[in-house]
Amino acid sequence: MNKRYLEAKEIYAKIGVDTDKAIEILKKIPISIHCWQGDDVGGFENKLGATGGIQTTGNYPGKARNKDELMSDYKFALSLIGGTKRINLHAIYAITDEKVERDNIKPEYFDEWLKFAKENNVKIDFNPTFFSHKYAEDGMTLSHPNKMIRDFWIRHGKTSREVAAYIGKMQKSPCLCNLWVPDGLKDTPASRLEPRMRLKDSLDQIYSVKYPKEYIIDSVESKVFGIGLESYTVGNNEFYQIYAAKNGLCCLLDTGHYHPTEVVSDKIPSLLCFNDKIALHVSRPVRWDSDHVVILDDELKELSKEIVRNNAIDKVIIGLDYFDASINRIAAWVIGTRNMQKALLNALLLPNDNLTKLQNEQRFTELLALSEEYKTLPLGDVWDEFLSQEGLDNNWLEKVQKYEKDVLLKRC
Ligand code: RNT
Ligand code: ZN
Repeated sequence: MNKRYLEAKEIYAKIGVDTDKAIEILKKIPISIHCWQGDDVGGFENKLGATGGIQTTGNYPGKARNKDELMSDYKFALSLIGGTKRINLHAIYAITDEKVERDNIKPEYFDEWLKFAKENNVKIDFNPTFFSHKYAEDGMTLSHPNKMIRDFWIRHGKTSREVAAYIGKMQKSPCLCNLWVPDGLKDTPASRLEPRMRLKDSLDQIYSVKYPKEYIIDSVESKVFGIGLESYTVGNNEFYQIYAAKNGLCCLLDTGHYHPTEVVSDKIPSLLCFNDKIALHVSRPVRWDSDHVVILDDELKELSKEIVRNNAIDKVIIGLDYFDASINRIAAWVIGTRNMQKALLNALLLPNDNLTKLQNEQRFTELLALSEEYKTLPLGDVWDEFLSQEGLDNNWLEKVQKYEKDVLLKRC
């Protein structure tokens, strides 16, 4: 075993932390890696580009243009990431030769993904796609004043849940089916209530169909604003938290979907008081919901601590949601996912019970002093050991650069 790891193990043992155990736990924490980083949220339908108030910026060469390229890139990214991985899909990644409308997607359009997932030893999560579509151009879907459009999207919600339940059944692991709609208004509304009442009614219809919980976990994702939809968001935090609580659904918290000084780390323990499951979209907002690649910053560490120290590893479903088109997209996957895992490892390597004891005994000087000391413990050596046990190391970038040269740049 690596000498540096053995030394780190001793250092952590002195503060009552078992590094071997931390590595074992980390290996089993599933991270759902979003397929849409690979093609700038493009999908296989028509290449309209993402609408609905979200935006990918940058024009780095080598974007995946079809399912073969996306699968190949994704597979390569997976090979550079350790631990337990899941793949997060959107309805626009359906695989079919015919032109199919969103309200008519069928479970079998995801059979190829199921095969891909099985071959790569990952499970699948799913999202209906309520954007990048002619019926979403004006920023309203499930809350649209026009019943014809609303009904179209209700059918899309229903058919997507059918797909997710099918995937969950086939893969023998519940598929998270996360619903996010862009609905909002650019300028000050004349009625804030009516669109919300319509959204509520649409959701009631979508969730009226029941599936076994072994197949599907339904979540709803709130937001604060979108580009071009700055003044009002129909599905805001209060709306969905209450909707989820009353209807037995799971809330999905996206770290980019709150006001800049609000943090998701603080919301997790509030929800844990009442909910059995919470889902996350881990992202990085820079001044707005910009979906930058996740880095190992203080908030990511704090968020991970809330998962680990509250024994909530089985309760918090971790998914990533960012899309950066200004850098190598495979590197973006690797950097973001590895950072999520590093933050979890950091939390697993803290003597959390002792720190809580200090808080409860109101020994705040010691709490602050020790918390700061722990920040410079040799996390990196334990991280390297995790990688090595997973057959990996830190020299992944040159492999990505070679793939870029051999594969990505030939796409231009
Ligand atoms: C948008 C939401 C949503 C999307 C993905 C593509 O602000 O975060 O989750 O990013 O579904
Ligand atoms: Zn999200």
